[in-house]
Amino acid sequence: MLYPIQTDSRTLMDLSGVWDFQLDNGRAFEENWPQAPLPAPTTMAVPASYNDLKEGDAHKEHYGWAFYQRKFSVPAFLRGQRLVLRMGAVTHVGRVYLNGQLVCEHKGGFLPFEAEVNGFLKEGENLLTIAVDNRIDHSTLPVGGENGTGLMGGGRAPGAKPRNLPNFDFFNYCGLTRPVKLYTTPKDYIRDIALNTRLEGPHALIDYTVDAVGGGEVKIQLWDENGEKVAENTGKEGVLRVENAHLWQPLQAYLYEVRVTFGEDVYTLPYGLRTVEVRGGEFLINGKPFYFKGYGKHEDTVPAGRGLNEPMNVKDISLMKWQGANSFRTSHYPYSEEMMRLCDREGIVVIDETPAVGVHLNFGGGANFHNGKRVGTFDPPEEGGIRTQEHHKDVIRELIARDKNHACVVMWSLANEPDSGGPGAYEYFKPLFDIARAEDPQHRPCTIVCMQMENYKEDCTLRLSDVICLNRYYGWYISGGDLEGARALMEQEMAFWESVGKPFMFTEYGADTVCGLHDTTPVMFTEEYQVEYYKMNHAVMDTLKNFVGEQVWNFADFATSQGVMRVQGNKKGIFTRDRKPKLCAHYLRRRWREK
Ligand code: BDP
Repeated sequence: MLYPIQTDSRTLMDLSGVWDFQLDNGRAFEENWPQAPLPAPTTMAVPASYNDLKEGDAHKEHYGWAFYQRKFSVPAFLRGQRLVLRMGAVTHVGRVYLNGQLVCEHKGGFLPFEAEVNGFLKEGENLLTIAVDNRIDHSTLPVGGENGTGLMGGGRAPGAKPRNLPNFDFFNYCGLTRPVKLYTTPKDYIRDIALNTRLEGPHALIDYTVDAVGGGEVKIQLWDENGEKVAENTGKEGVLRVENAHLWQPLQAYLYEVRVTFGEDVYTLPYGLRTVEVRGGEFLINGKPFYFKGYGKHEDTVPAGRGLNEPMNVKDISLMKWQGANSFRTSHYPYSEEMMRLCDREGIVVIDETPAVGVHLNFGGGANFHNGKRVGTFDPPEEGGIRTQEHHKDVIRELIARDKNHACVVMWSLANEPDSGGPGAYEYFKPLFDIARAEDPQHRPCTIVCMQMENYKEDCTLRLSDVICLNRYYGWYISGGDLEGARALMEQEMAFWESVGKPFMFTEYGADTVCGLHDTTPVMFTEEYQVEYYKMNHAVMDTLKNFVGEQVWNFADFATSQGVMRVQGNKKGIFTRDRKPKLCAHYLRRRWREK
């Protein structure tokens, strides 16, 4: 899927701004809200999560549908073109209406979707309504409690309103979180481009496929950063040969421009040349061992929630570079296309994750009972098991369709902390790995990010993942406050992973730290403890041979649901939510600039 841009043949209109907005009163569809101006609208910024933009629980904890609306006109001179409406992200289900007619519906809150709208438009003003459903349950990704209740099916007192109960540790921000755009193409157009680079000594070969609709000849050219044309070809499939290629390297980005023409249509794509490979216990970028230094993150800022925040994206990468970090994981959902394009430009290496978080019904003691019977995560849905597998396949396909050409993306993470050691996990995940491997033209490594559990030797990641990605909390959830004891336990487990022979890394490790809490003896929650915690973890990591990276949890403090474990959110950030460094930020800076 191509990112919408303006070119010699395409126009782009951004519909961002302040829209009309109204929460469902329970009868919105019966009363046909999409047909006419909303009955009692307030204002709402787009893109943004709506939760924190109005005061009070009604918006913050809304459960169900909300309606966004605005009008727009299409200049007469564009009506002969193909007009496409494109939603960057609607969290979690979106229904799009134009002039009262349903145009399209999409499930999955973190990936774009689009529809051709010529047949829905009229002269003058058009009424665009987007209905957004934020409910999560056992069929959605991320996963939530069923029917607005807890996972055990109890949880709600008679008469109490249903609420979203995330089976994950971040606030369920929702709404039109990324831009809504209208773009044009000629009637015969370029639908997609897929690229893969191979290296031959100092030269590069780019295998390309262009998916074009209608009649015409495909021409493809490659331009370097000096504006010189360095390769060209014709036809829908072929190879571009680049002599003495300038490679895209971590923290040293170099982007060529791929320029495709098809009949009247023109599309340009920034493209970095690099290879990725797992060999033995190593992770190789351009044939050289790569060590991940960086973070698990969130798209989480005040007050936009999960809404696209480009200044903060630029700032976050600046902070990472200040520290000598080179990478992050898009925990726990695909990030905006704007962020991915930025990482291509900045040379930041990305582990690209699906929104599959919470695929684990037995987290926290396995107290889930369905009709009196204990339920396994992957039990048949009729017996209470998870119902996400088909949707999970869709999000993998859509994620790869969107991000396949990004140089920054070096690995697909198919899920975060699923029940990967539980019965049925292999059968659930094997087809997902097969899809990811078949869909990706660059054949990147695939992984699932695994949680700390006692039976880690039964984790299906052992058989399926190319790189073992571990979330481990030795010194926090395990032996918190006893770093010596934690170290012994960590060493014991790491000896096992070292013996497996595959590359392995930490994709999470961290300690809640309340900014401003200090002590001479480092105790939990102080800034000093966070530093000692990381020093202990690093002392163990630095002895390991097949260990390929450290991604700290989390880059910054972030919002979560309320609960006794969270003090106005998760405080494991190395930076505060407004990006001020805790003590540990300086320690990591020293370590990463040297390592
Ligand atoms: C891990 C989760 C992450 C949490 C983190 C924590 O992957 O989403 O925020 O723990 O507890 O289990 O801070």
